[in-house]
Amino acid sequence: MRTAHRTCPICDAVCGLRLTLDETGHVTSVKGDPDDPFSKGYICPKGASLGALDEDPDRLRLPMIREGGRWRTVTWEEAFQAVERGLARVADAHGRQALAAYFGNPTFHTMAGPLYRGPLSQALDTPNIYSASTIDQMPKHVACGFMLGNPFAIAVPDLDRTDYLLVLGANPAESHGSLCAAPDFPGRLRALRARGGRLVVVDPRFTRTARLADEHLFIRPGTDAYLLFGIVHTLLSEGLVSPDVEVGGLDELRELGADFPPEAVSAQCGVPADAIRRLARELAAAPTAAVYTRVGTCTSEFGTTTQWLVDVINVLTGNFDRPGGVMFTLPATIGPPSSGPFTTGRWHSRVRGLPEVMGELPVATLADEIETPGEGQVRALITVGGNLALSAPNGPRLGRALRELEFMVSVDPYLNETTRHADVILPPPRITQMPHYDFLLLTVTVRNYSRFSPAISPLQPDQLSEAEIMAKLTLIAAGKGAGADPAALDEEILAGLLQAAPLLGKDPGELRASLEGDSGPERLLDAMLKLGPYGLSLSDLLANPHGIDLGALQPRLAELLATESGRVELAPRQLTCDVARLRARMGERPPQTLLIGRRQLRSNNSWLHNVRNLVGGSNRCTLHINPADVARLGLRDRAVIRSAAGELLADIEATESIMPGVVSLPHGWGHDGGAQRVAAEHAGVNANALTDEFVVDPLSGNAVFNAVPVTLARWDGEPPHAPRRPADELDRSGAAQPG
Ligand SMILES: Nc1nc2c(c(=O)[nH]1)N[C@H]1C(S)=C(S)[C@@H](COP(=O)(O)OP(=O)(O)OC[C@H]3O[C@@H](n4cnc5c(=O)[nH]c(N)nc54)[C@H](O)[C@@H]3O)O[C@H]1N2
Ligand SMILES: Nc1nc2c(c(=O)[nH]1)N[C@H]1C(S)=C(S)[C@@H](COP(=O)(O)OP(=O)(O)OC[C@H]3O[C@@H](n4cnc5c(=O)[nH]c(N)nc54)[C@H](O)[C@@H]3O)O[C@H]1N2
Ligand code: SF4
Ligand SMILES: [Mo]
Repeated sequence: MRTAHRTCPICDAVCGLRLTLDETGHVTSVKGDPDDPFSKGYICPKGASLGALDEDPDRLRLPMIREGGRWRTVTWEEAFQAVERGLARVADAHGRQALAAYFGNPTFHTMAGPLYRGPLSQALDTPNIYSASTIDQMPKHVACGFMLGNPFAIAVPDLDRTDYLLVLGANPAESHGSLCAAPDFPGRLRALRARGGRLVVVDPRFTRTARLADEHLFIRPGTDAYLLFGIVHTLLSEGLVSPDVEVGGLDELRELGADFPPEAVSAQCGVPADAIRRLARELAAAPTAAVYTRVGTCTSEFGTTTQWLVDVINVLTGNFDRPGGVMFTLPATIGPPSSGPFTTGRWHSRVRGLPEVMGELPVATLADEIETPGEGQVRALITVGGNLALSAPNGPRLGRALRELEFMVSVDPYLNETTRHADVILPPPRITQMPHYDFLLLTVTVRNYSRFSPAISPLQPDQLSEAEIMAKLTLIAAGKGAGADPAALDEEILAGLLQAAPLLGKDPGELRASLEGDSGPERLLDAMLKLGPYGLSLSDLLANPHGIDLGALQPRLAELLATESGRVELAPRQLTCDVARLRARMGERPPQTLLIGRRQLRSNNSWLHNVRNLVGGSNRCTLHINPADVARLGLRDRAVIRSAAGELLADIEATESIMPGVVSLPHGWGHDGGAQRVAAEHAGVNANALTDEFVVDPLSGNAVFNAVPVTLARWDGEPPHAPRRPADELDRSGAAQPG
């Protein structure tokens, strides 16, 4: 028996875990690490299932090539040669624009993702780069990009010190937080109230987070921008404004806000006018206060406007970059170099003309790019850690489009609804076989903190690390061939990093000579730590296996602010230009029923449903609906749900926790075509069969998953199609035993 410590890589909460393993490397228990100074022993049911997830017998162990409907296990050499041939065939015949890549959510949670995603995208040299950002948080980057000049300057609520927290469109008691890394988020919310603070939640559902709150307000989905403008209007008209950072655009903001008095916006969002005024006054009067919002408002039609107004309120009430308000983390590793003024639209998508944002095009238009003939049509796709058929708007259409590709390669541990369309699957090793450092999540922690987790079990001779897989793909895309050595790429990345050394008063040669680590990524981490603000090193982190607390957040806006004016811009025209659309919608009659999503405690997007103790019970794919709507529509156990994009048959679950006129389906279900045996038994339906890829937030191109107009009809018959069995034949000889 031995004990190992590591950070949980599943969600954004970065909890420290304590694993017990037997002599074969089998995980016998997973507990919270009580000695982690940040998570202090907290663990959720997903973290506790890390062993089962790690040892899932359906995880792929070796690369596979699809020949028609059959999968064959191959050597890595054979797999990379097939990738080289596949990509070259497409690029030679159709040019490099015919190549595309999608980087999914887990690439934000591995070491390899942040390190190699940029180089791989560059090597592909195509406008067609896509990522989970445009089905998640792109509106936040755009809002920060134009307000602060820096799309990575994302302020987090100072959870442990604030006196007042307003949460809109986030359910951290169930999601454990996002763009705000805070282990035991629910405990931190309880502590806020225990110290006399106030928590207010605005959500179309009475969520688990709402249960922890002093006050919950229902809001009509998709209308948060109105509510927030009502708050801005009140702050400005009642003279409750006390920004303590230098701001520009106050007059423009006042002018824009004039059209959104509480009475007018109340009719739109369903929050009473007095409540809007009271929220504004409370936010202004509280000794410290923070407004926090996430997926519920990011993935909506006014996603960017909403993110912008949230920080406008944080600034106007004097809570920006200030203890107890919203603040910026100071991570232990150096960040990306700043790259000129923030702009969007440096190129546009071919079919729908949607603007590039942060070097990417919107996932919402990937199917168009694959299906529409003509020069620049996407014909080859690399996916890394993504399950687009379930997670993209109108996922089923995208799933069908994947079949039209001439070549597809997926870096993924599972044969699932998306990777089944690949020609080659390259599986990363098990979680416990990978070293772990959260390059991205540690930039949004609510305390400054750092922790490195070395691999617990060694790679077997027939396995490659995810870093080596991504480095190989990069070298292939760069034309260096399937045989090129991944170490060559690490050298290139290191050389780029070391360029920053002289500016930081360090000697590049000495730094290079001092680097430690068992692998390329570890050496790169060591360099990034040594160049970082605390002067830490990999060996410091190894000597502190429970993590290092680097203190409470400190004001640091001045270092991050990169606007031309040197001020926080409250009304940049690149953001205010969408206000006319918001104004024009005022007074429009909303559709009778709106669909929203929800996250479930024991899920994580699409990929945890193959772990038996995480599915079943409360973790079922059901349509939440208010009993009044059940009665009004005469529904029974199941309902047919229709939208502009498609239709579904779902089990209904009547609950007072959702407001009348709103229904909710969780996403990530609809497991009907992979080789995940447990998930297939708990298939559920694909919520993204209903979401409409043609509706996006125009400023960011982000997909819209909330406030989707739907109609409901009673269903008494049999399911329209019997649940399908895993479709593709899988040669399990190579896939069945985990490494
Ligand atoms: N258990 C679990 N944890 C997860 C995940 C998971 O799938 N399961 N996924 C991870 C990922 S990828 C992310 S990005 C984060 C997301 O973390 P959160 O943003 O906290 O995600 P949700 O739980 O979906 O919360 C969104 C809330 O918005 C509400 N909502 C919907 N529409 C509207 C609206 O128009 N206005 C308002 N005000 N509210 C609205 C929904 O009812 C829901 O309660 O969670 C991460 N953690
Ligand atoms: N309707 C609706 N749709 C949504 C959302 C919503 O709220 N509502 N939320 C959106 C959000 S916030 C997100 S982030 C996206 C997520 O959508 P995606 O980016 O598609 O991510 P997942 O669905 O989590 O799929 C993860 C994939 O990565 C694989 N994987 C797991 N671990 C690893 C690993 O270590 N390495 C690699 N290479 N692969 C791995 C899994 O097998 C799976 O295929 O979904 C979005 N879709
Ligand atoms: S809250 Fe997130 S990080 Fe913490 S144990 Fe659960 S899944 Fe892992
Ligand atoms: Mo996400």
